[in-house]
Order: sequence, then structure tokens, then C-alpha cells
Amino acid sequence: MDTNLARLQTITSPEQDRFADSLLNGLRKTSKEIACKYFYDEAGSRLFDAICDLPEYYQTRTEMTLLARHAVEIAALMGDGAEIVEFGAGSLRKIRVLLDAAQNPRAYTPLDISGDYLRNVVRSLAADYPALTLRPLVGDFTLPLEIPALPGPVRRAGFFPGSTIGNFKPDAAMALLRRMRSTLNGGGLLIGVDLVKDPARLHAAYNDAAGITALFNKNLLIRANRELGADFDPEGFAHYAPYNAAAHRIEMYLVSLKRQSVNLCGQRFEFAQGEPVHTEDSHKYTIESFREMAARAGFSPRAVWTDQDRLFSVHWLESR
Ligand code: AVJ
Repeated sequence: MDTNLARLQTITSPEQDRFADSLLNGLRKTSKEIACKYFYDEAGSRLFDAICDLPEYYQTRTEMTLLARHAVEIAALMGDGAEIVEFGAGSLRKIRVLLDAAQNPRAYTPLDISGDYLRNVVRSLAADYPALTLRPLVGDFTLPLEIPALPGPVRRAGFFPGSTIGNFKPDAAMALLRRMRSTLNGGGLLIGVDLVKDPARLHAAYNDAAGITALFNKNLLIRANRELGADFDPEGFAHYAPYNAAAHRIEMYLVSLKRQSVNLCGQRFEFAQGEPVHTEDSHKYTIESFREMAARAGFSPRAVWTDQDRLFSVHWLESR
């Protein structure tokens, strides 16, 4: 056998290395899990876009309506000449609404774990906002992070839409809010938060009739196969997303439909029939419970906007 060939390793990017480490750790646990931040490769991002357009998934269109309806008031709260810092560059449509309303925005600074995604965001915005300074930063906003200061006193305004905060357990969500507050250096935070409501409505939003959310969930396995050479059988797992009313959250799992073993990075993982792999939590808040948490994280909750049916909320939090 050719020893050089035997020594050949799959060439991976740093992002893939982190995915591999995270996946290996998560599957070694007694209760297996895969971190939800790995949903968003190219295929996963496209599936998520499709989720946002589903009739059952009210979140994106409700938040978009709120941002558009209150853009002028939001821009006034952000202030003249602010640097807009987005935690996780999510949706070009949402940021455009803010940038269009903002008063002389000094810079737009999106933070994201995907450099490829940031490149696309910047390319698309540069054409329409030629005077705006774009400062894409590749990094994990769940880790401590300092953004280099722009020259002069520049107030920061944070933007964290999409109820991504819901992916974190309450303790972690509060810690993340604290870290954002310190990153924002005295600036405020505009944050979208999904609200508690009829469990049937929540259940439907994560168990859509077209089965897109199931594909989104299983894409984690397909991504592991493609990027890490794993041999998951996506058909061997079921999408399961119940609403846990006591914990105010949707819990998402991939449930093994049979006894099976999977090879990943030279290791073998056993799955019992019926064994769940936890893939996501999506916590829901009341307007009051979220404002209380924000206050405990050191913010002063100020304005809050919601729709008539109280499906979704957008909050403006001042640093104090
Ligand atoms: C992007 C975190 C808001 O929790 O609703 C959508 C992602 N997962 N369907 C959510 C998601 C399943 C999502 N967030």
C-alpha cells in the first residue's frame, strides 16, 4: 500500500474542524446532541429561507412587518451616526429596512461564523450603500468578542433579529445578552423575540405540512456526510419537534428509527431504536418575561412592538 496515500487526510476548513469537534462531543454524550448553529451551511440556509416563507411559520413575516412599520421610530432610538452591529448576519431584507431608515449610519458591522455568507452580504450591500462603511467580522458571537473601535466617538446599536435568542437556554440567553451589552459599549440593542402562544400554533410552525422543517433538521446529517465523510442514513432518522409547555420551548430531535451504527471521523457511534438526538431548542417568552430577563442582564428595556395577534415581539433595550 502506498504509505503517502495512507497518510492522506481529508482537507478541512477551520469551520469544518469545529463542526467535527462539536459533533464528536455531542454524540459521545449520554443524551446525544448536535449544536443548532451547524444547520446553516449552503443547503441549510436555503432550507431555512424556505421555512421563512411557509404559511405555518409566522415569525419572519411578522417581524419584517414590525420592523418596516416602526422603522422611523427605531432609527431615532438608534441615533444619528450609529454603527449598526448585527449578531449573526441573518437576513438581507431585515438589515435593508434598518439601513434605509437609519440616520447617517456610520458603519454596518455584521458578525457571523460563515465567511462565505458574510462575503455575499457585503457584496450585495456595497452596491446599494456606497457611502456606508462595511465591517464584516468572521467569528462566533456566542464567544467573548471585542470589535475594534472606529475613529471618533461612535455609538453602537446592536441588531439581533429572528428570535435567535430563543436557541439559548434562559441562563445562556442571559449570559449572551450580558456579553452583547459589553460588546455594544454603552449602545442599545434591537432584538426580535418569539412569543408564547397556543401550543397548536407553535407545533404547526415546526411541523409544517410540506415537511421542509424535517428536511432542515436532517440536513445536519447530510452535512456531516458531505463535509466529514460520515455515513448517516438520513432516512433512518425521524424529525420530531414537540412543544414543551412547562419549559416554554419547542424541542427538536432526530430520532433513530432503528438500531444502527454510524462511522464518523474514524469512530463508531451506536444508536438504539427510538434514541433521540437533540438538535435545537426554541424558547418562547412573554413580553414581560423577556423584559425581566433583559433587565437582569443589565439592560433597561424601553420600547416594545408587537402585532395584533401578539405572535412576535421586537424590543429596544438601552444599556445602563
Ligand atoms: C432561526 C432560531 C429563529 O427557532 O424558529 C426554524 C430556526 N428551526 N424552524 C427557530 C428554526 C426550525 C429558528 N430560529
